[in-house]
Amino acid sequence: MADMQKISDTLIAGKVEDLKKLVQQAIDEGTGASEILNQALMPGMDVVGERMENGDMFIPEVLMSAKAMSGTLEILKPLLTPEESKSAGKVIIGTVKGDLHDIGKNLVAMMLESAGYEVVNRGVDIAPESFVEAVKKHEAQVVALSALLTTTMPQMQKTIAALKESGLKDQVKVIVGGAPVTEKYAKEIGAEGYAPDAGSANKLVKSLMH
Ligand code: B12
Repeated sequence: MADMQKISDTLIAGKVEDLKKLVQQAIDEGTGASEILNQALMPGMDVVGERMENGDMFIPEVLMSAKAMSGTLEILKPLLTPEESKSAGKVIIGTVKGDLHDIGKNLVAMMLESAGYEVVNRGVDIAPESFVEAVKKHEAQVVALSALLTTTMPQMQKTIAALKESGLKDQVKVIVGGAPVTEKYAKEIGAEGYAPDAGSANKLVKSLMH
């Protein structure tokens, strides 16, 4: 029987290679891919999210855990049945027009991917029209906007306006984040959600998907 706790702990510790070995070993011993995912990896990422929210884990550590998770997903994906590997939902993410900061946005994207969402990462300096186009193309349920500059925050509102104009706003929920963004600002511009960090972004998306 595979040691699920050990797999979980190794993920939380961000030991990429050790985790891959443990997961491969568990598979070789006959443990199901979905069992490893649901009993060891997902609960492990939940712990990472909580620790990040509480300030008990910092960005570089969270990045290592997210990387470790992505590494094992590559091993597990081909072993999951289509039903098991079905995405929990689709999220378009990008940094708004005029803004080139992407470290936090990529961290949010990685955490969402680890939680089973299909994430379309559009990159940086994304104009409102490009977000609209992406929502249309990918039929996403959530659009996640990142801004790190007070001067680019208004682009979030412009993106929401563009989604409304194109008639897509009823189909998607918009969430916003980035260091200068606040819950209050999110409400003011009509976004459905705000999260202060990548750990709570996962919870936020989960709550909006239902
Ligand atoms: C790294 C950095 C850069 C790098 C960016 C590299 C890159 N690839 O991202 C470079 C050097 C390119 C850069 C450039 C500039 N920068 Co700069 N930069 C920073 C710095 C030091 C760190 C940002 C960062 O990565 N933080 C770490 C990540 C993990 O945190 P985060 O981004 O906040 O993300 C977390 C949360 O906010 C949240 N989150 C983020 N996005 C989203 C999205 C959603 C949907 C959700 C739910 C959550 C969420 O989750 C993340 C993870 O927990 C900050 C200072 C700071 N301490 O924030 C300045 C800072 C943001 N930069 C600043 C400035 C002024 C600039 C420049 C204008 C400087 C210049 N004169 O050229 C340019 C602008 C370039 C541009 N057009 O974008 C100012 C902004 C001031 C302001 N309030 O407007 C800051 C605050 C520095 C300062 N104190 O003056 N910068």
